[in-house]
Amino acid sequence: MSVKGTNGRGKGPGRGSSDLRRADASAGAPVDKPEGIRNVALVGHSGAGKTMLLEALLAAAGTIPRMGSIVDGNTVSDAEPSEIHQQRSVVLSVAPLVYDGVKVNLLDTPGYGDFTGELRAGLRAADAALFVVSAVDGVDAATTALWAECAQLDTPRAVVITRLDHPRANFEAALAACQRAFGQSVVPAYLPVRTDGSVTGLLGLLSGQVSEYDGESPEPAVRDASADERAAAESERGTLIEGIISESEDESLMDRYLGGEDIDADVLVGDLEKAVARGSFFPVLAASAETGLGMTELLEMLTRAFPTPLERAVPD
Ligand SMILES: Nc1nc2c(ncn2[C@@H]2O[C@H](COP(=O)(O)OP(=O)(O)OP(=O)(O)O)[C@@H](O)[C@H]2O)c(=O)[nH]1
Ligand SMILES: [Mg+2]
Repeated sequence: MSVKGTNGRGKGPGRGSSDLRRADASAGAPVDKPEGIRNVALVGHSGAGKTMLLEALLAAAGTIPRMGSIVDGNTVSDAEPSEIHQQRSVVLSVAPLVYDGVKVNLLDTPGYGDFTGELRAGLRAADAALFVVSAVDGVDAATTALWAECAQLDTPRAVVITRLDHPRANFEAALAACQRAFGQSVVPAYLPVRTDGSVTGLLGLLSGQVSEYDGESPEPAVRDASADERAAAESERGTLIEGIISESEDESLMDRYLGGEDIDADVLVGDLEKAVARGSFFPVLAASAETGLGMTELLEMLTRAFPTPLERAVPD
């Protein structure tokens, strides 16, 4: 395993205003205490975009000044000579970042089948898994099997559909592939917003706000969704809310919802985060490492919804 010397010194941008606002008291805890740490393994098939996603997250959090690339062989994670030569990950790498006062240790695992020992080591060391799925390629059998393995252990999980800038990217097809492979509890928390056919923003299904990314600034500009955008997302929003409510510890919530009550977005966000940390609900996010789209939403999810090492169940 290689541990990268980024030291998590980046301060990161301030809080965005996307859907996953802080609901748990541990966010903002000192980074030298377990409460202020998240250990997250990036998993998924070779070429899905894990190493570039890590690079984009480090850049968005301000840990590195700019992104390297696989072709140039200068990414933080793929720094071994064999990785630069093969243009893919070979060993497990750990790179820390700090966002909103929380230290996230990201474990970049190799997707290629020859290196499953490194993948296993990454999953053992992590408290949660982020499944990275390419919007161009979908889900392979090995990733489906890995999801089932994590399900047996109740590992907290989320999915990010990445490479959305690619000309052949198809978010809807990739999402459908994820739901076939991982089950119907895999539900989008954000939907892509397109300008002239290209994905330029994300619509937060709980907040009803759109984060627009310009490809330059790591911080999105946030605006209210238009009436058309809201109408187009209505069915996904209903599915998300019903999924969160059915996992909520507050049993009165479902009756209130079915009775027509408009449940407060903050309550839903809090319940979503708790269900993710318990390993019973799996949000889907959307991203492009190339343009930086979705990095704020991902950083918020990693720091606010994923569990601290203290919440990890002790194996029997
Ligand atoms: N256009 C575009 N290309 C991307 C993006 N993310 C990754 N790529 C490209 O896809 C290829 C594979 O990306 P990696 O990040 O190395 O994939 P990986 O999941 O780490 O692959 P392994 O290390 O083999 O498991 C590289 O050529 C990347 O430049 C993206 O968001 N947009
Ligand atoms: Mg890699």
